[in-house]
Amino acid sequence: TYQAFNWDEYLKQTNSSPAPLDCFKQAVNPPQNDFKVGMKLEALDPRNVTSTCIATVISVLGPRLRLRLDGSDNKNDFWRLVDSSEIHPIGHCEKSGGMLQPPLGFRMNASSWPMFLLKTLNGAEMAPSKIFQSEPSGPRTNLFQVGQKLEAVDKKNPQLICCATVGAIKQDQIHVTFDGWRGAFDYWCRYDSRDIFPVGWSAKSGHPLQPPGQKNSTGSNRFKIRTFSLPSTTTPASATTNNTVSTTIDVQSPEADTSAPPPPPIVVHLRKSCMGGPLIDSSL
Ligand code: MLZ
Repeated sequence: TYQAFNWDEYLKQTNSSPAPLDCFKQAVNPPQNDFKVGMKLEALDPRNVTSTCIATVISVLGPRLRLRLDGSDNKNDFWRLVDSSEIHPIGHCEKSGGMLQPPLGFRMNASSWPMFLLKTLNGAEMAPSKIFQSEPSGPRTNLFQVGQKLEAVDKKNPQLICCATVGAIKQDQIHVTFDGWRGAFDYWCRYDSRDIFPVGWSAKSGHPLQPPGQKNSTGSNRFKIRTFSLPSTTTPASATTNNTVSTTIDVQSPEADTSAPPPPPIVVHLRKSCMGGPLIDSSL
C-alpha cells in the first residue's frame, strides 16, 4: 500500500514548523472532485488569460484537474483545482457577454474556429455546474514566515506536489524552495497562489506528495549520492555540439581503497535539453 510521507517525523528531524492554515488561499477541507475524464468546461487560456477557451479534462488527481484546451496540442496541458476561479461550466462566458476564443497556438486556420467550436461541443459531455466549487477567499496579507514548511506544486513538473520551505519573503511574494533539490525548481509566487498548500493537504485530499530530494554526501543515507555539474561551454575538457555536452568524470567513490589505482574516468554525453535528474546539477 501507498505510504504517505511522514511530515511529523520530518518536522522534528528538521526542527521546523509548518506554515499555519490561515497563510493559504486554500479550503480548510480540500474540495471534492466529481469531474470525470473527458468532461468539457470553460477555462482561461493560461498563455493568454484574457481569453476563455473550451478545455477537456485529461486526468484527475485528488482535487486537481489536468486540462487541455480544445484545438491546442498535447504539450501545453495545465492543472487547476476544482475550486479555481479560472474554470467555469460551458455557457458561463457567453452569459457574461463574452465570446469563446481559440487557444493560443490554435492548430488550424483562425477562419475554421467557429466550425471547430461547433464540432468540439457537439455531443460533448459538459461538466455540470454543481461540481464546480467557489474559490476560497484567502488571507488579506502575506502571513508567511521564513523557514516555514509547506507543500507546493513543482512548476516544472506540475503534476507533482512536493515538500517545500519558505526561503524568503518580499512584500506580497514568497520564495518557495524545494527541500533536497539544490534550488533547481525554486520560484517566487504571491502568498495567495493556488499552487501552495499547508502541510498535510495532500494526505487529506488524496493527492500524492513527493518527499524531499536526497541531499548530497553528508547525510547518513545508506547510499552516498554524488552529484556532478554539467560543464560550461568554456571547460576545455568538454566537447559541445548543438544538442549535447560531453564531459569526463572520475568514478572513484569516497570509500574506495586509495592505494589501488583509480578506475579510468567515464565519459557522459548529455542532450542539453535534458534536466538529467537528481545526480546532475544542471544549475551550475
Ligand atoms: N524526474 C524529475 C523530478 C524532479 C522533481 C523535483 N521536484 C522538486 C527529476 O529527477 O529531475
